Amino acid sequence: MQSETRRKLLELFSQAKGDFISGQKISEILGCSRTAVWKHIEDLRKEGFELEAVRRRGYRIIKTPDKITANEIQFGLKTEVLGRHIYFEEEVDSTQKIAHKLAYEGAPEGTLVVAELQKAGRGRLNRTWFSPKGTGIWMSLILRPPIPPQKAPQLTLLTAVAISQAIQEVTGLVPDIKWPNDILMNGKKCVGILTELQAELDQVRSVIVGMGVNVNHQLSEFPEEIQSVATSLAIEKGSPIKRAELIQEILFKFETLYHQYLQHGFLPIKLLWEGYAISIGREVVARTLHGNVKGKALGITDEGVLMLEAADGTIHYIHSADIEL
Ligand code: BT5
Repeated sequence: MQSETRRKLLELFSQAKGDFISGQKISEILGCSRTAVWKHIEDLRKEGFELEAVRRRGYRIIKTPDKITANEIQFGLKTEVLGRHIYFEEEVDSTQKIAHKLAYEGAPEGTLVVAELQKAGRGRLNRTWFSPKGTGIWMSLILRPPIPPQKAPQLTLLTAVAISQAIQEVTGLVPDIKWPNDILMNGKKCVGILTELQAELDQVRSVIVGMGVNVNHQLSEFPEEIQSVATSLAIEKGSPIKRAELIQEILFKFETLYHQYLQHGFLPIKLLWEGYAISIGREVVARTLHGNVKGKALGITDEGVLMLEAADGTIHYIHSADIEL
């Protein structure tokens, strides 16, 4: 976990918005010696931050790197709770696995687990999620919403809206959401969401929201078997995107929507979700664990459940499935 001093230092630099802060002021606020301040600054440099040091004026940050360590994510973060505790590792099996462990041990709401590389990234039903080094966002967020377990799938839809809004804000691209957990760009998948629970019978203890975003991949970097179905934001935009900035925006949009959700329920989220949804009104096949259901997607219920109208007019309520357009 990132040290409290480092967190405070980055918050100071964020608040300064590119202006100098004197070494004296930093040492007073952090409660450490000038030498310790200098050492923290050197550590930031080693991580790729560019800092200017000017006699009698102090330090300022000129450039942040395209890295996604706790420092880069926290520098400029606009949230109050989400991402205020960050657990970063270069290489992990799966950020989900770590988040589950931290949640079980009592990590606070908003704790974020991030990695540069996942060796065993996973999708739903234990499918593989391709998560190479340096190009994507692989992260898991711990939430502790006071909701019953059956409502947790709504958080997948909320997450899809938060990520779509953030993508739109940072890149100008307008993504499509495919129920329940895919975000597509020109029909190809660039984001996958995996929502998992630790719950009692009637109350959620924690929700672990896994988010995988293909950000700066080139097409040739995807394994052959998914090249026809996967894409990245950089491919679609034609230029690279700063991952830390996108993470910050995702957390910010997420926090706003999450507050709305806790106060007013799923309805406001549903309205926003519909603005991005692509499957509605189309003939689709829902592949569920109990077999396939074919029909016209009518939309989602006020609870977030997909409604399909079969040829004979029967309405099927789909709680979980893979949708084929
Ligand atoms: C998902 O599953 O889409 C959920 C993916 C969640 C990944 C995040 S990353 C951080 C956190 N830690 C984890 O270990 N997981 C979460 P699903 O709907 O089952 O889709 C999986 C399918 O998507 C695979 O079977 C492939 O066909 C395809 N796929 C795998 N990697 C992909 C990628 N990077 N981009 C696009 N498609 C991919």
